[in-house]
Amino acid sequence: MSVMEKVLDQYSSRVYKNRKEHMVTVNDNDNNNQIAANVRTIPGIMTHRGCCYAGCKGVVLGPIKDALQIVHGPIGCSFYAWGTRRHKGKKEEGADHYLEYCFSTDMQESDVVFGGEKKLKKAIEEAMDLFHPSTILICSTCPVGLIGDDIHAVAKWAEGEFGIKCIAFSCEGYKGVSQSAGHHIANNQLMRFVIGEGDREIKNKFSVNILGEYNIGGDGWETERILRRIGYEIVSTFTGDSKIDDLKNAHQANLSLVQCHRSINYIAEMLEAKYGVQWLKVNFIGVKGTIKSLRNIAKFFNDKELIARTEEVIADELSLIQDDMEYYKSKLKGKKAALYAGGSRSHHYQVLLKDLGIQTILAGYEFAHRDDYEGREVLPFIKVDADSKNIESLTVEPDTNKYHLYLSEDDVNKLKEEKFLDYYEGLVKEMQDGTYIIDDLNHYETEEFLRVLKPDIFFSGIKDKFVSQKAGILSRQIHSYDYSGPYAGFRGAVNFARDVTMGIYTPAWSYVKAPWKLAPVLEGTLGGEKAC
Ligand code: CFM
Ligand code: HCA
Repeated sequence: MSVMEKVLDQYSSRVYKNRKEHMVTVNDNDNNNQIAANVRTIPGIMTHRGCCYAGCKGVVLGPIKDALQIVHGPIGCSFYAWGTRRHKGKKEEGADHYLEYCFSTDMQESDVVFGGEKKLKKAIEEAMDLFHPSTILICSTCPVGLIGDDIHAVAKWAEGEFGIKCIAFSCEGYKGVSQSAGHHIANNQLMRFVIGEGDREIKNKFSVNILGEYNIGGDGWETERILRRIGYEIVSTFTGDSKIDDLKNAHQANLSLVQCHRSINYIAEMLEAKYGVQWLKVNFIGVKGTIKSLRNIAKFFNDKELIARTEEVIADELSLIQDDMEYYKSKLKGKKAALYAGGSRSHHYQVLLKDLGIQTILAGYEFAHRDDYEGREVLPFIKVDADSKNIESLTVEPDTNKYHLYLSEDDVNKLKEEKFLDYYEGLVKEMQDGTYIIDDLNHYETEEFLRVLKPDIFFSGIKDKFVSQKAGILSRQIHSYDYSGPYAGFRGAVNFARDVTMGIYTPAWSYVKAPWKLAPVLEGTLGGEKAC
């Protein structure tokens, strides 16, 4: 029986059929590496997913440091989003800074019965009195949608009453099937009410937005440092360490760089459709990923000096980390990893693991869509240049794998040869034949796969970290970086390598005995009866 069959074998037939579609053995399956994704988790299964509110308030809006964010709902939802995600932000002199605060309407039973709008208005009045913010964001949680409080009307009232910007987000937790719906809601409202309002004059022709970079553990700062060194101007970052005023000017940039495609592709595509700001998928995780991204960005701008400067910076940054990377590689080469995160890191981190000689034997996403697994074969834009006259434009239908391609076949082949088209490969292409890809990996499956595959390290979140460690397998949190970071860019790669090496070589693991190492585990069939 294959490893996958062994895990699935414990399920009832209906669950078996459902979960089987969420699992792929790379290039060794009947369904051409297609995987079921972005669908509802079977009730009762211990998923590691979060909710729509987590995706909207926690992920996309949370890092905006100068907007006062009020959660309209019971206090638990607010408490959940209070300092748990490690999006860092620097306090700036004279500017509002609310990252450390937790604002909630603390909805009670009587508000659920009689309506909560009055309480929300009162919360806004109180916030105005105490903090005088220029922007308030309201995020609703489950009960608000169920009782029908009109938070959008309250937002309008607040704008009239106080002359501030107030935007409401109907991101009730139950919407959609995961955090992913919340990303979309946040993206739409930011596009409607924020982006496009600025009129900052940008003189630098190499101006970029960084989309889908939330500055977890300082990743965004490292990426920005490298880009600035080369000569780029960063107009806005969505939304790590960001201010509303910068986000308002995103449409003034010449190019959007998309780090986490899953959470921000909507804004990337809307910016392109509405303002003609083209976008490029990048990955600043991993040394090779960073170099490839920097070269692709320079290629986009197609400027000789910029290309030369890019190479100079790459060479200098490499010279500073090479010895460390070689040392850590000598410690980590040949190790095996399993990776499980939200909607993009399981892909991005394979590049960094490869830099260190670590193979990923299992990877999965909590809430990715099919294109995150299967990839998009082409860039959503092609810059017309003298050599490729037939190239006009390319658009991609959001959330599907359908591409509208206005290129001759010759041009596509040419671009493929130039390696300019393989920008967004998705998880499947990243992984070796015979390795495992699992969508919405649940608690039971995590334990089972770890037990059978025994990776040296399991990159995961807080919910599964200790399950793994109690079984004697090191886990590093790939969401929060366990209080460490940054892991992005050149310097980040060294931090990551150091943390993983420390984790693997700590003597602690010799004191932990996995249950299966203490009790004999016999698996097989005896006289037709299953015995284990
Ligand atoms: Fe994008 Fe993210 Fe991720 Fe994500 Fe997240 Fe996160 Fe993540 Mo946690 S935006 S999809 S919803 S890279 S919070 S910074 S680590 S699950 S893989
Ligand atoms: C979220 C946020 C989260 C949780 C991480 C974890 C994050 O999904 O609501 O489970 O450890 O990165 O902080 O993904």
